[in-house]
Amino acid sequence: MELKGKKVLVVGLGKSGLAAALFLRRQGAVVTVSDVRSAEDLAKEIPALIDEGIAVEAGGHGLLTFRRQDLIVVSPGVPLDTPELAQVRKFGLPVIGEIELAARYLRGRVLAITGSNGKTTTTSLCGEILKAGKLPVQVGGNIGVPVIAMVEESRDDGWSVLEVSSFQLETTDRFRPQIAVILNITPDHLDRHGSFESYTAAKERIFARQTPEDTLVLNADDEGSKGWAGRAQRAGGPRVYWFSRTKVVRQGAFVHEGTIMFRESEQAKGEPVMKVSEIPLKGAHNVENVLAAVCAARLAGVEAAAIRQAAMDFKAVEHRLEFVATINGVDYYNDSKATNVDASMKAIASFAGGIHLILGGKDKNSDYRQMRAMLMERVKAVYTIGAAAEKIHMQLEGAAPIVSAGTLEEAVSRAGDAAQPGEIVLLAPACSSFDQFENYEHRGRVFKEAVLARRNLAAIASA
Ligand code: UMA
Repeated sequence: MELKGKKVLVVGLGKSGLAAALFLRRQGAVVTVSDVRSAEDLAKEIPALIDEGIAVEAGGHGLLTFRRQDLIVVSPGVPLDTPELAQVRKFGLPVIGEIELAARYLRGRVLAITGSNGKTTTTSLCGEILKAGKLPVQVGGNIGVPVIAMVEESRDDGWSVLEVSSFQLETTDRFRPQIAVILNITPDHLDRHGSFESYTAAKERIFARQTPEDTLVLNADDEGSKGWAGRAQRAGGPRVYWFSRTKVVRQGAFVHEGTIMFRESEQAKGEPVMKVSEIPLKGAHNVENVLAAVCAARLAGVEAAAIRQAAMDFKAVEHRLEFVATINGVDYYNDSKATNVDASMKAIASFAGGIHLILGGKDKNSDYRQMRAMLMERVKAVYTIGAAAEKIHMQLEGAAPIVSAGTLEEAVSRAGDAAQPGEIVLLAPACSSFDQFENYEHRGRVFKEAVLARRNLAAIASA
């Protein structure tokens, strides 16, 4: 794509927008960025952009600014039905996402991972495994590094391991990973996508451009994933591999008598990779993540021994069922990344019972009633925080005692006071964080700080 002299507008000045604007400028484009945040809020970013000759529109999006462009590059967090975007799309102005822009310049091969839950863990694990297999690898995407910032370091013989979200996939066109993984699909981001169908359609774009030279890895245990195999195996689509925790699959990764096996094809013999008991992460969902990574890594050509070693050495990703501390016999876990109902349920399922659960944040049009049976079985009390508190209260009343804590600090304090030795305080909020925090990482850090402050107090009290 020739960018020299082209007028390009970047919408949204977060991590992706900033990296995209600088990249476009280096390619010789005439770049403007537009953000709804005020110039004051953007005081850190604006001078660097102006220095590079990039124009900035702050405090809102102007339709005229949008109409004057040859191309619009949109950040993942900006919905496509933003009025100015919807207008210019009607006029036929090309609107692409940051990932699509990057895909047109990225060298080497791409292993892309999507799904409702498990993306970050599986992406990090795949990165570690490919490194252990001595392949040149970069890791990025929704995990926190914009793909456009990876372009310049990419090499023809290397791999880019990318976590991709539905927001990012929605605006792809030619994006074509050599290996695509869809871990699972359950309702999420319905506030943005409008319906489960359009959320699913966005995810499906991960294999829309794949050819028979490429592979698609799907979860045989996930109801929602089954329809995809048929759609992928259209004429000219990718080869489909499977992973399963519960059954032997035709080709892919599965568990047989406690051992993770990989089989290249229906005719091939299964090859043992590692024991399930060697996985250092908690929870059945993490067995699925490891199976997906095993399958993808074998397809990328990594030997079983390197996969086993990297998986055994793998540490839980921060904010993903991360153990924080034990205080007076109570274990505290940070699963701030559980930003939807399904992820929260997976976290709860990782413990036998005695859970004091912190729930709440910004609602995503979610149905919390799905959690009722699990709460009755394993959760001693729920502590609500944030904007979704009232809805959660209404939908979960009677399934467990509910305490309105309001803030995360208060929730840690109330939960910690109530929990008995041997019990668990778990932050798995089932909501996004944007009502009270910058992002889920910020929420996770605030949780950990509150827990560690509590630990210090407990230490002083017992001294
Ligand atoms: N903005 C506008 N107009 C709008 C909406 C937003 O100008 O209508 C502006 C905001 O004021 C802000 C900027 O856009 O300045 C934010 O852009 P962004 O939300 O795309 O944020 P980035 O910093 O670019 O981060 C994005 C991803 N964020 C989202 O998808 C919401 C990050 O994923 C990702 O790590 C990063 O790109 C690099 O790829 C975060 C996330 O929450 C972790 N992802 C969701 C999730 O995992 O559930 C999908």
